[in-house]
Amino acid sequence: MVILNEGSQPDKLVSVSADFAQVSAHKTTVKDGMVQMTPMTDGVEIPANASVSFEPGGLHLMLMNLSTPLRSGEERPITLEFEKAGSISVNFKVMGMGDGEAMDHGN
Ligand SMILES: [Cu+2]
Repeated sequence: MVILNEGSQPDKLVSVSADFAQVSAHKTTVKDGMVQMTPMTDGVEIPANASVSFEPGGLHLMLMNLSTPLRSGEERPITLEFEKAGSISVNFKVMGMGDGEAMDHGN
């Protein structure tokens, strides 16, 4: 997912939510050869006229405590809340991820 800010003012992704799971924005970092995920508790800055990419190995949205299992190919809505742009609902397509083994979040 790529968040594009076409405005001349910077914006900030302040929260993410879904009705079927707990969602949070994380950033993957490698420190001393250890992969760590840091929750973006202060939000994610989206600079003016720029885009921020969410992708595996970088910024990503993490779903936890799913109320119903996700099936590959289906679409689920997630609400992104921005400081200036307000809330925007986005449909995410579920893609298969290997055997779906949970990752250790250290939190
Ligand atoms: Cu994560």
